[in-house]
Amino acid sequence: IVADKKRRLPEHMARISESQMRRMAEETKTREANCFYNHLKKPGLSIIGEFKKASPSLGTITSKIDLMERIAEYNASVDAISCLTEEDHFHGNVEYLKEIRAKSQLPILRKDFMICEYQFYEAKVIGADAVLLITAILDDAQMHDFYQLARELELDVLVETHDEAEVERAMKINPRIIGVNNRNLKDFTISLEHTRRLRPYVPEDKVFVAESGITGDEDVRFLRDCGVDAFLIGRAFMESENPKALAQKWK
Ligand code: IGP
Repeated sequence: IVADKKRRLPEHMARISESQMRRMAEETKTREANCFYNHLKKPGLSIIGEFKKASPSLGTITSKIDLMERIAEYNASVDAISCLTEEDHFHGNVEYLKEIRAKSQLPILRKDFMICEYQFYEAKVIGADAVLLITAILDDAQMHDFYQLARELELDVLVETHDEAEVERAMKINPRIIGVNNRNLKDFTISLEHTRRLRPYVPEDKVFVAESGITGDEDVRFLRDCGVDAFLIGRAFMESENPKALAQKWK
């Protein structure tokens, strides 16, 4: 294309288009290097720190959270940030995600129940780098279509599972990031055993994420031994006076 344009365009324009293209290629490379997947895939354990004020299972977590402080602490200690934007059940807000985007270079996961196309475009516009697909609430066709849409928008996708059947369904869309939610969404019980049991079903080239219920040193040790690539931690960080120290200890 460059060669062809050069022939037809005046010389100064051909130069511009060539340098523009080089810049675009550079930008694409940088974007890919900074994407959610690459931030989690590096050697060693990666941590996703969540910003969540409340949830149906936990109720209000804490009312006196300073978002700016949290962002600064996460910037200094975790590999990616997860943000709830749903207002009714999680007391989230799209403004929180925008604020995080403005103050952080880290990739951001919009951690909401994605159920319609609009949410994907909105996620992109407010500055998210990744979205969540929950296998339990989507059928195979939705999983496929939403995954394609997300990738077209250059959004990464964390595909959440909870049992063997869901991992099998999730694998049909061949996602590069798979998570196991240790919390049962029907009765809210938590067991890290889900991560241990499902680990062998997820190929090594995927990023394997343990989600929910991680609160202490013993949990982290257990999951490390299971061979996870990353943890997603919400409550323990939100309730902590010093999430940065916790994250640094658990890496
Ligand atoms: C974080 P916890 O137990 O550390 O606060 O969990 C995260 O895994 C949890 O918020 C979550 C979630 C979800 C929230 C997991 N899957 C789906 C909303 C939607």
